[in-house]
Amino acid sequence: LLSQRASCSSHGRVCVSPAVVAQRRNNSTSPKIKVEFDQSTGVAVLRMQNPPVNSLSLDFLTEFCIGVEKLEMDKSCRGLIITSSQPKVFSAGLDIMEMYGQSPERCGEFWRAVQEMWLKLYGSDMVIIAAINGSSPAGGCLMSMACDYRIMADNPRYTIGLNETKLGIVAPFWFKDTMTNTVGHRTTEMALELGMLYNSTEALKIGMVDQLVPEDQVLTTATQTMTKWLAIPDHARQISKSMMRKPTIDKLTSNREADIQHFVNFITKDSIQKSLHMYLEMLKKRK
Ligand code: CO8
Repeated sequence: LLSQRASCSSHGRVCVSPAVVAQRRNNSTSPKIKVEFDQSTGVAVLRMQNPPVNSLSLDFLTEFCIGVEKLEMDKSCRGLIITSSQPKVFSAGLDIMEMYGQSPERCGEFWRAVQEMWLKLYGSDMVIIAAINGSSPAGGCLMSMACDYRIMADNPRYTIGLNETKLGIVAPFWFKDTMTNTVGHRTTEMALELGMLYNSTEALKIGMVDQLVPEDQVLTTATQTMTKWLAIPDHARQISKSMMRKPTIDKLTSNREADIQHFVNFITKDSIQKSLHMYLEMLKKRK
């Protein structure tokens, strides 16, 4: 993909076939994601629309991965902005119901889809910008950190972070690696142990997000920022990205099955199921 894309586009210019030019906009809608691809800019906007909180269920992840893969394969698509259609929430992270009371087989299938989502984003040749227009705990935070740049709505009520320990579960090594690569070792160590959720100002301070803007400017700022990133020759940017991320990606790809087995063994333990039950009860009681 890297070489295909590099041979097609360089110095910020994209080769677009006449047939594609004729059809300037190519929109597709599926129940859980909405993708708008503007052929004239080479930038797609993917809106997550899985009410109420964009939790990452197996169905959602399957659609999401197919959507990203389609864009990745389309050489005229150079940039992707990911945002949420839901008010106040970017993504609530993994769907807890996928981890609670499920069979080991189903848990394994689910975890493979979570891995796939991360691999697709973290290893993408496209420039991916997270337009974080709401809270983004746990898996939502992972999704954001797998992007190249993060713009968050400046709202003290919105939080982001890897809060897994608060649920009595543990962020896997590749969640940890992604956070370490983003904010550094010490901050990650403390954040993981405490299950910290940062408000937008704190997230900017530790470098978990790159920019805060008023909520109604998140998407326009993402679009402007994308122009800057796309001005860099694709092949040079892609090789630089791969140089930084490949060792982290290889760690998972060479251990995928073992990681799935580890997840299934862990999540189906009685004690862990009990912790998830208590967390679900707490979520209900908060209302
Ligand atoms: N999964 C499933 N359902 C959820 C989730 C979720 N992650 N989050 C919220 N919901 C449900 C709520 O229970 C509620 O359901 P109902 O209406 O039936 O009572 C509904 O969605 C709406 O939720 P809220 O009323 O809480 O919505 P708010 O807008 O007030 O708040 C928040 C939105 C901030 C996102 C809030 O819902 C929240 O904090 N949710 C929990 C987020 C969370 O802790 N996610 C962690 C998931 S675990 C993960 O992603 C990584 C796991 C790695 C596993 C490793 C194991 C080895």
